[in-house]
Amino acid sequence: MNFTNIISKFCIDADLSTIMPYGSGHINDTFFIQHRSKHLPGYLLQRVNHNVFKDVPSLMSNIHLVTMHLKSKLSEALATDDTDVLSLINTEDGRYYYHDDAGNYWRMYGYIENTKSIDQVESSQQAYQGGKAFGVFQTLLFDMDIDLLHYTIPDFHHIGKRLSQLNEAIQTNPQNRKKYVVSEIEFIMERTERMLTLQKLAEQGKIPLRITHNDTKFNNLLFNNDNKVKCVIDLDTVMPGYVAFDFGDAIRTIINTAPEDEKDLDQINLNMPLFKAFTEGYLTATARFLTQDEIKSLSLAVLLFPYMQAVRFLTDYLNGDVYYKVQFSEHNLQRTRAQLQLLKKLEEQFAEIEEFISATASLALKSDINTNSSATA
Ligand code: ADP
Ligand code: GN1
Ligand code: MG
Repeated sequence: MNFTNIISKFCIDADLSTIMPYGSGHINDTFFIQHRSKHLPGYLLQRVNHNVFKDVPSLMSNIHLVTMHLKSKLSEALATDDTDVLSLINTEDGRYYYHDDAGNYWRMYGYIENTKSIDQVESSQQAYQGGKAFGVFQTLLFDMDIDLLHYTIPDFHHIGKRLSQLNEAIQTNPQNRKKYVVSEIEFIMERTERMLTLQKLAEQGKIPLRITHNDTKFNNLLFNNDNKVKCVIDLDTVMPGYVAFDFGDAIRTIINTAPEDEKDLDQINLNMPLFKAFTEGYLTATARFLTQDEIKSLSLAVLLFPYMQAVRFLTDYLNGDVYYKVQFSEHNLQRTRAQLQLLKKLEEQFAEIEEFISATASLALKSDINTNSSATA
């Protein structure tokens, strides 16, 4: 890879020193570029995965519009001084990406200093702040014109379509791996009816389409050293969606006591305090605009997201690991099993989860009404 040539296409101070692979994302290739004078800001260079994102120019247009909207809102009352927004660096021909001769798409962001992304949540404070950050993110995008945004991956969280893709992989069985996953397929198929509930609410028009992040894995937040969220990152999938998508996918990564790809299934348990803290943070930011049906949809998503993630990992396993980056040949299978185990645990405690979401939403709404009425009194 000729990094010097790629970097030269962007409008930046070119006196850069090291460039190194960065982060633990499953989709794009990320590199950190350090400035020769270490006190000057560095950059984050990414090769956007164009097998996953078929229309990168449209995706980059989404990111540009969304970051512009977020920046304009930051000057308003909702934002805090701690918050930052990703800054795209433009290229010399005035775009936000560089399309190289080999067909790759490159983009660059300003590197946000003194931050970390967290794969495994460590404290209730982090979980609360994470919930609030994703909630504020949805709130800030509430008044953006939804029609400006492209669907960067059509039907990304459409469980019906995801199940069709799995069924196709089972039928074609291109790697002859089906024989290893008979019990996993059975577990998934037993639950299809229940898992379609959220999609049906959407199809019946009971929950509104809003602008959502759609990839709210906890490591898509950058924290500063005070355990506050500095920035919501990984904006490739920001597009029209349902608020429950963001809530469910975040809870999937927070509530699990083990990593997403844990091999030892006995390590997978529920961390209820982290779930509760995230939910409180999220609802503090969003309760004022969520409808009753949206609040109900949140608990459905807590079950749906590990399920959908298992369906996606299993599909990729059967197809021969063509979508997610894998570190070894059974990686997608191990991920599938871990997500199904998490789902089992969530099903056991579902009543408590549902009750907590509903009670917290009522409390958050009441305290919001009190705050507003005392502010206007
Ligand atoms: P992927 O789609 O592959 O997950 P991300 O956009 O999430 O890629 O970036 C991968 C990692 O790079 C993140 O988890 C985070 O640690 C880091 N990162 C991304 N953007 C920035 C930034 N602007 N400043 C600092 N670190 C960043
Ligand atoms: C991918 O890009 P990353 O690693 O944040 C995936 C998510 C999955 C996640 C599972 C565009 O997210 O949907 O939930 O892996 N992103 C895309 O770890 O498919
Ligand atoms: Mg990411």
